[in-house]
Amino acid sequence: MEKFFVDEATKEIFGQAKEENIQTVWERYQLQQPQCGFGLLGLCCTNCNLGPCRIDPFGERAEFGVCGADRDTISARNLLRRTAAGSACHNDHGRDLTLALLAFSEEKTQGYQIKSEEKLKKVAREFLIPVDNRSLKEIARDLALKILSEYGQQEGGLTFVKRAPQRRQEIWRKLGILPRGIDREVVEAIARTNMGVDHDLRSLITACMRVSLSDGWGGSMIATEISDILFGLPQPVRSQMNLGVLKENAVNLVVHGHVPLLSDVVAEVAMEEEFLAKAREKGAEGINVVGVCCTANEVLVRKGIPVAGNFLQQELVLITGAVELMIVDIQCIMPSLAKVSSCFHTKVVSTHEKARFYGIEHIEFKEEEATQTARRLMEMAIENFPKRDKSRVNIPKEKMDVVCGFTTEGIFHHLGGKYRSTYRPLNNAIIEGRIRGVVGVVGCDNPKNLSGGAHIALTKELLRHDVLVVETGCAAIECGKGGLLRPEAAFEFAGLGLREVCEATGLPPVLHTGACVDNSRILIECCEILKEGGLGEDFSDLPVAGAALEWMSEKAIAIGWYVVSSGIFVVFGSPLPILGSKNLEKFLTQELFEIIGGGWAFEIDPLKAAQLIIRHLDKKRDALKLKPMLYEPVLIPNP
Ligand code: BF8
Repeated sequence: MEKFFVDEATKEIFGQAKEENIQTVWERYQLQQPQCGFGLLGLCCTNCNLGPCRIDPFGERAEFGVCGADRDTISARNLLRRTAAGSACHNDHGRDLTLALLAFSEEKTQGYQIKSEEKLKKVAREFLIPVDNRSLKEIARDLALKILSEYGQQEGGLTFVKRAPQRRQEIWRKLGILPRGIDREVVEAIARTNMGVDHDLRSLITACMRVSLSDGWGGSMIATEISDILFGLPQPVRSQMNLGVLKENAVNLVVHGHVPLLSDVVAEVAMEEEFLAKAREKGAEGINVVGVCCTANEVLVRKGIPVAGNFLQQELVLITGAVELMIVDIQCIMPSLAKVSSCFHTKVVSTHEKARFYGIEHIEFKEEEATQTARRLMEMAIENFPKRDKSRVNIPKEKMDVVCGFTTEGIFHHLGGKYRSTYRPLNNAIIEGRIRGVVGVVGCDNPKNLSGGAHIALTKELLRHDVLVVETGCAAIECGKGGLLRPEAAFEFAGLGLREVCEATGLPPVLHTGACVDNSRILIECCEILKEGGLGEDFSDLPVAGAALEWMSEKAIAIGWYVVSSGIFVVFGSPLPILGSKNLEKFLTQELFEIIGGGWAFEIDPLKAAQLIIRHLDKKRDALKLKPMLYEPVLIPNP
């Protein structure tokens, strides 16, 4: 199993876990083999009590469920349910942030301020809220209420959809997939998939696209924008990634999950002299706040907080024996953390009303008491430090330097310089053949693939072909650990054209853009490229693509769908669970391109996935009649 670990720190602590008989995700994955073939093919239906039904993939036994649903209906219906669940997660995340903005505006919380006045006013104007001669609280209140109304509305469309190019909006309108209200699309998707409702493959996939757009151009974008308003616009920041960021002589406090409402405040509180003094009293040299998963990305890009690990490393972080407290909120949190932490002095505390765990203490977080809760948790971490068994502490030495925090707005300045903010140099670099195109490498890490290694192999292959890579989520953390988020990576891995651009701008060849909700930033970056001109009129014209080779979560399906629905080619590693329906497979991987301009491919081998992407970028370049690439791909050491 060790051969799958590209990362030495992971390998080391996995080995230690085995010695100590602590079960981790990789062993549980092995114990699940062989995984259910019906599930993998999407041919199992549990939607009603006539079943569970399963369709024989070889067509020898049952071709229909008890109700008469065939393989196309069952697999498309399952896919829609999963897309709706993923969208619901991001949309609810956006709602949490909006409620916090409302609480701030009504003076119900001390924990938050408006950190980006400029963004508040910009977004308020988009929602047609007057901003002149008004207090920030008044503007914030109106904005929060307006956004909340888009959650509940039945008709009328979403404000952020208007950010998309006209031609794209027209396609959405014609296909009837403009989201009407954020909650409505999720509810309707679930209702459609109930027994006896929607059975038509095309109709179900249309609903997939509509619900996903309520995420990408709704909930996720709202989460990103309000996080920027409340916690500040990320700036390029230096930090470090991997288990080695844990400190032997400090109180180690880990924030894990997704919503930055508590983690950001925890990071602030950790700097207070009162707590530093308390930590010293207990024999620690300081307080070390580090992150795991997407909340890590949130506090990384705004505060430079180091990242201890991505999704698959969450158990390993605890197995170092060096963690006093792990605070979890929602999404991607393994329930196994309770058992793993019980082997050490480590406390894990759940904080979100929606996410409770057996064997884990729950201290509920409310926006109104953000600072008090953060302080209470800080006390808890410090109190726990003397209980650490030093003989069991094993912090791997691996930690990698990274530069992160590249936003849509920031890229204007990096490319255009201080006095002429513009995307022109990027467009020119693409037009002139220095940069082949731009690819988003995003999503989870998964033992089914290479436990993160697929992201690194794919990214390196793209870089040497002069592809600028933008990343979010656990893929970004993996590539950070692999050394790809350093500006120097341009000289080590990038093709000559991309290297020239990085050299001129100081940018790394892989731009860390934030958490998974910040995939919305990548959409807006595509909008800016189009606005700058010379590369077509719609996303489907651009030499761009998305990849989530190690996808795991339903949220990744929702992201994949809103990117495809925006007219962009997306490659997943292990296939979506639809291969039991040849009609659905053909629809997603071929016919959709004609309908929506984007579509899916499935390729588990990262180098082959890179080739698919490069061919796609070249096809788009040819259609735009762009100049040939200036340089041949460089050779780099075997990834
Ligand atoms: O939202 S990349 S494992 S942490 S789902 Fe989860 Fe996947 Fe990581 Fe962030 Ni995104």
